Amino acid sequence: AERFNPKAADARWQRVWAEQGTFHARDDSPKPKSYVLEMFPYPSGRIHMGHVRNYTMGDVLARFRRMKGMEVLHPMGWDAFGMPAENAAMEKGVHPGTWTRANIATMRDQLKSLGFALDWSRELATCEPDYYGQEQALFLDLFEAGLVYRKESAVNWDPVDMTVLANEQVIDGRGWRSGALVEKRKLSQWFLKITDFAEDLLHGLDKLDQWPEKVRVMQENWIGKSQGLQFRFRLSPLPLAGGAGGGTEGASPPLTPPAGGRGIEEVEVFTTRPDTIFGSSFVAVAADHPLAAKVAEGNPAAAAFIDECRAGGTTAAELETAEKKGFATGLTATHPFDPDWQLPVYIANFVLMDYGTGAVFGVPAHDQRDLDFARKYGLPVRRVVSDGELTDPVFEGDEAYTGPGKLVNSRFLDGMDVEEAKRAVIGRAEAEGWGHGTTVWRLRDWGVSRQRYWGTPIPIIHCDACGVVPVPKNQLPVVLPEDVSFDVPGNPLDRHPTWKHVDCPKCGAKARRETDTLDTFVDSSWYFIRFASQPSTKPFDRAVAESWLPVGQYIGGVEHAILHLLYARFWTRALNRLGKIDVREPFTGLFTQGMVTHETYQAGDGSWLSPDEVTKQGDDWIHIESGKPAIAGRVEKMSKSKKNVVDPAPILDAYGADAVRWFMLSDSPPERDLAWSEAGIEGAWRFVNRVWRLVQSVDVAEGSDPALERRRHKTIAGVADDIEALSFNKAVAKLYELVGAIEKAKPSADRSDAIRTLVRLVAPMIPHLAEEAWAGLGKQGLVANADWPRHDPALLVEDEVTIAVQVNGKLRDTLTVPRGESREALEAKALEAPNVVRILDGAKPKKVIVVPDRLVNLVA
Ligand code: ANZ
Ligand code: ZN
Repeated sequence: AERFNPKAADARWQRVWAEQGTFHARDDSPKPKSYVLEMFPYPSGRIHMGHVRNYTMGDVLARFRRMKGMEVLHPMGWDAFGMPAENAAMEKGVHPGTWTRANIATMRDQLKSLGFALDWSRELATCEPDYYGQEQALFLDLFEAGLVYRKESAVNWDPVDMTVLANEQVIDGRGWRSGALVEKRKLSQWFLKITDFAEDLLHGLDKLDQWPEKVRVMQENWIGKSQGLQFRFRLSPLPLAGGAGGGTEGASPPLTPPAGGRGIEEVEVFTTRPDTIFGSSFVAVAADHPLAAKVAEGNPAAAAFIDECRAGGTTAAELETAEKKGFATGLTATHPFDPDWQLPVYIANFVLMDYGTGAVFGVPAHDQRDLDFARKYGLPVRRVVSDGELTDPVFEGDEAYTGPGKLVNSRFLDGMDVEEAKRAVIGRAEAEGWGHGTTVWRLRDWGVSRQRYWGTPIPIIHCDACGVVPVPKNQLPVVLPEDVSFDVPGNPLDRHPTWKHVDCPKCGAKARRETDTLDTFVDSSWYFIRFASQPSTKPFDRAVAESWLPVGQYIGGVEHAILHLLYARFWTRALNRLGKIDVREPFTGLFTQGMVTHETYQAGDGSWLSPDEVTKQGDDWIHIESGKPAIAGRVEKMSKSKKNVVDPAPILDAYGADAVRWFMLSDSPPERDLAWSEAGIEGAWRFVNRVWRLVQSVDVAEGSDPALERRRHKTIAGVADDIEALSFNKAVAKLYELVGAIEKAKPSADRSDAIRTLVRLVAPMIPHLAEEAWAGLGKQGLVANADWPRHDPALLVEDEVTIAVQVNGKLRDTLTVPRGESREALEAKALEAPNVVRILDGAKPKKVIVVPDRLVNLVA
């Protein structure tokens, strides 16, 4: 039989699908609806292997559900705003729009050549006014509802490039491009009130039982609900009398009262562990805390320490890993339960200003950061929670005890468990009026202002007389001006000669447009709604959107597990609150797929070599060009920097879409990493051809093959279950088995039937071959429109059982036998089992116990 010709088949069927509108999702379909969505790509230039894997998975599910009789919405679009387009503009002098649209054109062709079952009629790009104009309308709705506000907020300012940098553009405190030390600047910025929804976003996670547990935990931590006690310490500007708390090492100078000591009377702290109050040995405030600023007045050492803290990273993660450092202010804080107990007050680099109250009390025995700090500055470390073994107040070692236990060395709390003691302390604080129980959230309002050109213009006008004025909706979209230049740093919208000068919509006076654009995460927070319904006159039609939403299965990278998903959940809730849509949770099913990885190699000097620059000689790797030895590194995520990227395009050219798709689904479970290999794609190509040869071998032979027929039914059911569970590799394994079984079977009517079924079973995975085969078998219509084959549940019952073979009650061997095998046959087979033969060594068993379908026990 001739070989499968993917070049011809791919093009033929892609054209047919497009002409027939096979994958157009019909809003008015009477069928049950299913919304399958993969995270839409950023148009960076070309499709990479990660895209291919992601979209292949979604495609298999979408095609399968269509065959199961559902109306499937499987759309595609472009997350088209963002920094790389501006970088390209600066580097290559090409307009961000030109660059982006060219990339979209390339990537659209590439996706089409993979044969994805996408409804291209719903394609959208977030950089086009018909999308972002509707986003502006939604922004104004949120604005009117009080969910948008403006506030002063710090940004990373690059003083050389004169531009605001995103956090990820600040590397070791310096601008990624200029290398200049980054400054913090205050700018008036726009915020969305996501914190209004904190409780709801948290509780909603409980119901997302089709989300990976790890993603729910990440969201939960990000939202970060903490319950505890907030209370005030009284401060005294008295120097400590040597000894306890005499932190004179490191950054701390000798303790002296701060010059500006007056006016500092109290400091408020937040704790989740009020139970540990008798274990506290210091109080610490953030470098940006007003108390620190007071201390620094007239104290150059303190001021220097504060500067030093600011220069270091300020994210929670950076603070977590940085060395703990403190500056003893010379102030002391009075213990709330003991007027004679004074705690030294520090400025410390591990305290964040924008969490809780920006100040803490430290309990070294029961908090690791506090312990590191206390050991460094020689502060007391008192045990107050005991696991039952150790009760000594002197806490040894460098590992804090954070587990459960009973309170010790804690006066009126002694003997209580942790939760009881927390309640007791909060109760006393509230009764005595120096503190109160409170809830603190890690979640912050979402700052959406970006001082960039290539984003959605914020539809606001600033008027000296009227203040902030929303652009009237009938003047939307506020379109980005095309004539901009990137030859000077900064935001081109700011220096555009005309764009920002407008008349105030309210009073008609000369006014200015907002020149900030929206964070691109806003664009991706509602695109799935616009896919479901995209009228030209409003963001979406409510009834149509509701008929598709929520997205039943969302598939994407775990890198979006926190922000994107949280923002989309928030945005959907916000629209729900405004009465615009009867959906609150946008994605009921979520799957995060693994990465595509590849081997890495390095030259002797540490520079990376691509896998085709090296060759193996004996046990050693050699750099082909230089002949010098090379080092084989780990298998890692494909990345340009490690030179281990494999471009899908030439592979697609050489093997066709089906082999590439098949490879993406085989080998690894979809949630795990998939190692790209030449052998793997060749294996996939061989499989495609095995299926093809089988199809050519369908004949008119008669007669039955019950075993094959049984397998056919089992495979129909098993593959369906596996695809629904997104266990594509398992489905693939079952199809391999079926193909193997058909190859071994003698000609029969059942054999030909099995091949016809096979064509439908592989159709979601290798659709071009399946269409070609379907047509070749003389079937009407497209296999894409065919029904998923039916199976007979009666034929799924296991026809074989595994029997335990014991000698003197010990498991020695197993037998696989037909179900219902007779006692005599079982005994005979057991006596022939290799391990039994060896152990009995010629002896005859005294007794044989047979439990049919279960076990044979030989008593020697
Ligand atoms: C005393 C204490 C004793 C604490 C103990 C912990 C363990 P989460 O769970 O994240 O809410 N903390 C409070 N505000 C802080 C800030 N702005 N910067 C850095 N740390 C801060 O953590 C709450 C705990 O983190 C609080 O409880 C406080 O330390 C610290 F055995 O207070 B704890
Ligand atoms: Zn005005």
